[in-house]
Amino acid sequence: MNRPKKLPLAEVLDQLPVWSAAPGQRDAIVRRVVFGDFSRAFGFMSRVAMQAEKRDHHPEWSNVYNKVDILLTTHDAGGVTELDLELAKFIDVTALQCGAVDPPRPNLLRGR
Ligand code: H2B
Repeated sequence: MNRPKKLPLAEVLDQLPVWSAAPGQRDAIVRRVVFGDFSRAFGFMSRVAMQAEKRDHHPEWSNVYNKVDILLTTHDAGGVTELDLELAKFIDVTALQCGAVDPPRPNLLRGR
């Protein structure tokens, strides 16, 4: 495989509205996906896991009940590459297909 090239974080985030820069010093992107229950969360993780294995590109992630926290970076490159961008897009589509719920938006909760 050709060595994937590091992409500027801002350029990647422009294409991924629900992802953010990882907190701290790591060149990585993160998002949280929330589901109605554990079963949906784990179904989502199974699909992403199979895709990750197929691509030989794997998320760093954790799950607590209905929430999945995901961090993507390319260890070999020491930063975010096309591999992360493409996996993030797959994750976003799969999250919707698996019934991810929208996180509460702070502006809707203000003043209640
Ligand atoms: N996943 C991620 N996210 N980054 C990598 O650099 C990476 C990977 N490298 N999965 C692959 C596997 C490689 O390290 C191993 C040796 O196959």
